[in-house]
Amino acid sequence: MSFFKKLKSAISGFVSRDKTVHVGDRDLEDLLIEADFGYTLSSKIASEIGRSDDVITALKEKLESILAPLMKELEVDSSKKPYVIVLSGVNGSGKTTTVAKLAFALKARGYSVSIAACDTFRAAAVDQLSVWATKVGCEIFKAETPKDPASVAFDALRSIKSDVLIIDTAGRLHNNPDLMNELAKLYRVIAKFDAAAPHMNLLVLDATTGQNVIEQVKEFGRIHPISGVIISKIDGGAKGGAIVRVASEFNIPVLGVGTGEHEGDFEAFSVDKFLLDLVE
Ligand SMILES: Nc1nc2c(ncn2[C@@H]2O[C@H](COP(=O)(O)OP(=O)(O)OP(=O)(O)O)[C@@H](O)[C@H]2O)c(=O)[nH]1
Ligand SMILES: [Mg+2]
Repeated sequence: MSFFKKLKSAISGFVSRDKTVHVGDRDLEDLLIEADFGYTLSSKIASEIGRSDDVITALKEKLESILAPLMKELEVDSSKKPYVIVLSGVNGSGKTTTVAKLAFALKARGYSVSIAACDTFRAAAVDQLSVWATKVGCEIFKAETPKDPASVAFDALRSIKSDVLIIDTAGRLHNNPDLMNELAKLYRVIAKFDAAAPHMNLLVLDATTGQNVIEQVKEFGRIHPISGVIISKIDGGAKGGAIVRVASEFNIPVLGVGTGEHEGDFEAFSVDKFLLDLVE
């Protein structure tokens, strides 16, 4: 059962004999905390709408008002060539798969796309990206001998002819200073080619992660300003509350959602779709 269906059925459990839903603000707060909205946002929403007669509709409207301003289409500025996109995030969040999804989507829009294998920690990571490059049909830049990520990006930027360069990076814990410094170096090298690059700096968040995404946004954003987040694995048992919390705490657009493991499983973020379970 999806996250919102669970939340809705929990709220519906409070239907009284006169058929109105009297959840009460304390109970609603608990339900929202359980759904990963975090304490502050949960108590704020609960105090605002907990006593409404129709809590489900009120909650839907509230969430719409938080999320709607952050819906944004991913767009490439053709005046920047190459248009450089960097994907970062913690281990396993879905970066490499998202690189492939973006390459696939942008190719379909007529752009020529190259990808750079700047996850140089594991040979398997380069192999994984190479398989995607073949599948999606785009050029890949990778080091023949072990190199640091910044050198791979440097070589790619020096020789690229495509409209768009998408850079895959290694998964790293946001509280590991060495790995975060390595990421900072990557951004510095990219900026040597074009001070405005990367033109899009995307943080990939795993929708099933929960509260930790807040720390991830803060710490990755400290290394380089985040242009937008991609929410991966929204098809799984997503903890929707954490996404709402990211939206309410940071003014960062959601530039897409991952809906599966294939290259075509990528969509623009739709608030209506996200909230569908809550109203159906
Ligand atoms: N269901 C589902 N699975 C996804 C999605 N995105 C990625 N995955 C899966 O999540 C796993 C990790 O994806 P990767 O793209 O390798 O993640 P990563 O962030 O590159 O991982 P590291 O490089 O190891 O940090 C793989 O099994 C993917 O198939 C998604 O939107 N939905
Ligand atoms: Mg990867």
